[in-house]
Amino acid sequence: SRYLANMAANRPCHVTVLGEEYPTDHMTNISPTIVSKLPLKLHTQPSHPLSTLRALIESHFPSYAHLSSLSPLVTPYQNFDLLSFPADHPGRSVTDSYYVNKDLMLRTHTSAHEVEVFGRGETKWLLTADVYRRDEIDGSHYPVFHQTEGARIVSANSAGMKEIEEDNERLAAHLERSSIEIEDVPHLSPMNPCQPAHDPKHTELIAKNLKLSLNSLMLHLFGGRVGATAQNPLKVRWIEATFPWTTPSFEVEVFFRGKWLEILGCGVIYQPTLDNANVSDKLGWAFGLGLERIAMVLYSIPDIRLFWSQDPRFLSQFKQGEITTFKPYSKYPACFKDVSFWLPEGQTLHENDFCDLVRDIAGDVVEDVKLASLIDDFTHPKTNRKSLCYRINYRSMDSRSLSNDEANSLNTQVVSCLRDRFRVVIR
Ligand code: FA5
Ligand code: MG
Repeated sequence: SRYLANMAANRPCHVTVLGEEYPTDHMTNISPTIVSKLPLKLHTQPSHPLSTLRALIESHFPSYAHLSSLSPLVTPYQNFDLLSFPADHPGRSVTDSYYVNKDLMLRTHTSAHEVEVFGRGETKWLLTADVYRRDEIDGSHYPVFHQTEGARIVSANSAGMKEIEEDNERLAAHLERSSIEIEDVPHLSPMNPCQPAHDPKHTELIAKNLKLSLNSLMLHLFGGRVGATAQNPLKVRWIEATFPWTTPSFEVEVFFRGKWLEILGCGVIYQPTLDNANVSDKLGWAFGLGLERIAMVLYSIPDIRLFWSQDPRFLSQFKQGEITTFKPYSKYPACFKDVSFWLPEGQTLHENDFCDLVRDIAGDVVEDVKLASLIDDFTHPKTNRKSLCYRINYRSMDSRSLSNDEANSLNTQVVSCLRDRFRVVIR
């Protein structure tokens, strides 16, 4: 029946991912472009900005285990269920995540490995990896990006709490001597409560250790570079948040070059997560931060596609261990093409499906895809067919300019693929 379903949906029966063949099914939506990114591991390529940033973060946590080679293929159980995501969480849908098939997906965050790493007995660790999310296309969104997960757990007894208290004193003393201005929130609040299994006093100590550890990391990453002084300190802002596997939970923003930048999510680990890893006798914190957003501001890299560039004019600018300002080379002219079409009656087309189709054909030559809904997006009053218009911006970021003929040829392929795959009628 899977075979017949694949035939009916015009879907190959197998897909090859990282050299292994996997059966496909109704959930399969991993695209050739995505498959091609899996072996690249930019965060381990010497002298790549993401690799330097990973090493810079690791150097701030010298006593932690540093992991960076776990496979991006995980089960939905690991990515969601073990972390207490509800069954109807939108992140599980095929419009938001990439599936090899219903039992195997690409991790959407590094938290997918928390239970596995705690289960191996690690108590202080960092894990850097590529993560995958279906999203729109523009200068700050790319379907692959990188995260560093960090976590620390201690024994839930007086010895564990003493270890945390001593560390808190050390970190607080260090931060007191530094030029940092912190906008804090209470460790606990009615919206951000203590867990039933925890003593609030312990939770306060753990939350404080989390905040001190991350404020100190922010100083390490940004402090020197903003030239923070007593008059002009580095500004860090804590905000209450929610994640299914932490409470209390927080997000951290840093004020950098005139803007608040969301850096990370974190919190006190929900005890059932630690139970799943067979370390019920411990408690602690975890955080997950996005590397591209930080690297873009530290290196002044203007477009997220550049991280994937093979152009020597990009790669040769960087040295492992050094943060330098990116010198932009000439930006080639943009080439805008509109694609307008009717959808078959009653059919919808998710923007992420449209974007993956364009990405598969045009690769990194596509800079931006916008639903030009104001120009043309209406439902035909008589037939009830829906019309959409997308505006695609093609622009080469690499060694040479894109001719109008080349853009036309790419756009023609987009149109014919759109017809085949979604049975649309071009207007
Ligand atoms: C998470 O992914 C959680 N796993 C973080 C976490 C870990 C919480 C451990 C609690 C405990 P979020 O989706 O907000 O949360 O992503 C975390 C960070 O990744 C963001 O702060 C941001 O820096 C980065 N990020 C998220 N989405 C994107 C994107 N589309 N492009 C680039 N960076 C992104
Ligand atoms: Mg977030």
